[in-house]
Amino acid sequence: MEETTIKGQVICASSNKYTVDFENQTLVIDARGKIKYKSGSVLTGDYVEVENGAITKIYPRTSRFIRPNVANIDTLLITISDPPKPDYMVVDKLLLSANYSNVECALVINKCDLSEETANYCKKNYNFLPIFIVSAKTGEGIENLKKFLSQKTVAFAGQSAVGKTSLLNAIFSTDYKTGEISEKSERGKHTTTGSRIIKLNGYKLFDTPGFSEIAVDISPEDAVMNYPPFDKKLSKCRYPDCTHISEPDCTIKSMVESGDLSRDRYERYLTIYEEIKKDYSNRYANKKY
Ligand SMILES: Nc1nc2c(ncn2[C@@H]2O[C@H](COP(=O)(O)OP(=O)(O)O)[C@@H](O)[C@H]2O)c(=O)[nH]1
Ligand SMILES: [Mg+2]
Ligand SMILES: [Zn+2]
Repeated sequence: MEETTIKGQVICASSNKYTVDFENQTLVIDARGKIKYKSGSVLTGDYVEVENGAITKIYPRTSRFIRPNVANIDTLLITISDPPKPDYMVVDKLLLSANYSNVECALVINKCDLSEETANYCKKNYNFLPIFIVSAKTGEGIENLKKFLSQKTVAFAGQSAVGKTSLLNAIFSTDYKTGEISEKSERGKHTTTGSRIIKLNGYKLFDTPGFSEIAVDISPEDAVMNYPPFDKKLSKCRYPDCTHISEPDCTIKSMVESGDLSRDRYERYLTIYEEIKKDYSNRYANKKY
């Protein structure tokens, strides 16, 4: 029998099947029995080898995210709106994870037809990021956002109902169903499953299911080194391993005092740092037996 090995990209990974895109065709692979990888180990965005209808290899990833659960993106579009009330802890955790993975970030504030408050807060507290103030409903700001997305591999990330799918529809003039991407799992439980990639005219965008909470799976030291924009100022603190909590001559603390850095973001940094420290020591303790 003739053996054919082909390399493609997984454009949709769900609990029981993978859709793999090749240059001139798309294959849907049933995961049950045909795959040697555990459920969940093949991600949307993975480059894979397919042999006789089965995924036989996952190529090394340039980036990996847990929430959203995707691989090989270069840009994360952190999307918020009002409603639902923005959860800035989630925003700051996404920024930290992305920076740690060398993934560029931009902030998208959708539903600008409804309120200006969120946009004003973000312009003040996230001035180190590209910010796009848009409305999927009226089309405001969409052209500008489109220009930014061109030639990038981008994933939307954010809470449910902020309008990620609506934005994709506005960008691509498509008609994907808005609301959560969900699918019945084998056990009959309703679970939110895969992300999917939509490709068109040089754009490559990942639509992802929403989430309300995330944990950042990195060490406390890495957290200090990667919380933007504190990471850029770290070298100016007296101690090279300054955690910006109680050390003397800390640039971050003095910039917060003088109003040059956001106090809200500093306070969230402290909370996130503590959370990571706790998670990290729990994980380390569990590994001992
Ligand atoms: N007013 C307003 N509503 C929007 C806008 N974008 C999305 N929505 C609505 O917000 C809800 C959630 O949108 P959806 O795209 O499913 O959000 P997702 O869960 O992030 O993918 C839907 O009812 C949309 O019609 C917008 O720019 N303005
Ligand atoms: Mg959606
Ligand atoms: Zn410091």
